Amino acid sequence: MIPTITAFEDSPDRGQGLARDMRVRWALEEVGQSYDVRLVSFSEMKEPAHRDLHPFGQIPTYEEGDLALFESGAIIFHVAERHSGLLPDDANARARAIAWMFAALNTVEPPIVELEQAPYLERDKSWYGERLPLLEDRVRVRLRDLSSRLGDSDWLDGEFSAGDLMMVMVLRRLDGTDILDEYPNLAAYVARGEARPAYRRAFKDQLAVFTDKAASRG
Ligand code: GTB
Repeated sequence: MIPTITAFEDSPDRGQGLARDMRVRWALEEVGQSYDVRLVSFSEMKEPAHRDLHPFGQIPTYEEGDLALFESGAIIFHVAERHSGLLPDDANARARAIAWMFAALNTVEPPIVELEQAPYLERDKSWYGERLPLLEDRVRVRLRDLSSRLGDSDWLDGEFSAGDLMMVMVLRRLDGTDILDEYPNLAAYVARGEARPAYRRAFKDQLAVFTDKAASRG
């Protein structure tokens, strides 16, 4: 059965692949599962029909038969459980890969999102200039530890896994800052993820949503 995911009808990042449908697309491409995409507007996301799928009125969602899921982490975990290619067969290695998924979402992403949001939520505050370096340093604390754990390995724990997929997508949210370049092995790690054929297919497809829309506007 071909699953359907949701994505922004109007890409706020102009097709840079920073919205969270990109990580779901990448996971589906990695396992060779084709999928349909339903594009939703900001207002449609807040309507009851979409809230039935996603209680917080967001994207991405995932529908497959009578299963409806929200939360990119849960969706990717589901995809990884049902297909080979994103989680190791060995039980302990599998548990560690899942731990990296959680680490990406729970430990690394929150300070990155806080830093990302500060310019548009807090720029007009008198304390913005003082808070920004603090937010950057909180990100650096996580990157320093992650960099030290990754060392000169290609991936976080052996073969590429859903943990790497999630971590690469989280680190990509630092695009537009210079912080990642302070950790050359992490910058190279993200580049390795982006070079994967599955990533490139997913990126191209989400970019097409933006370019098609831009072309239709003329
Ligand atoms: N925890 C949820 C998950 O992992 O699925 C978070 C889902 C989420 O934040 N969805 C966002 C959304 O629907 C899109 S991805 N927002 C609309 C709303 O809340 O009303 C976040 C995002 C949006 C835009 C950019 N960008 O333009 O760069 C980057 C990331």
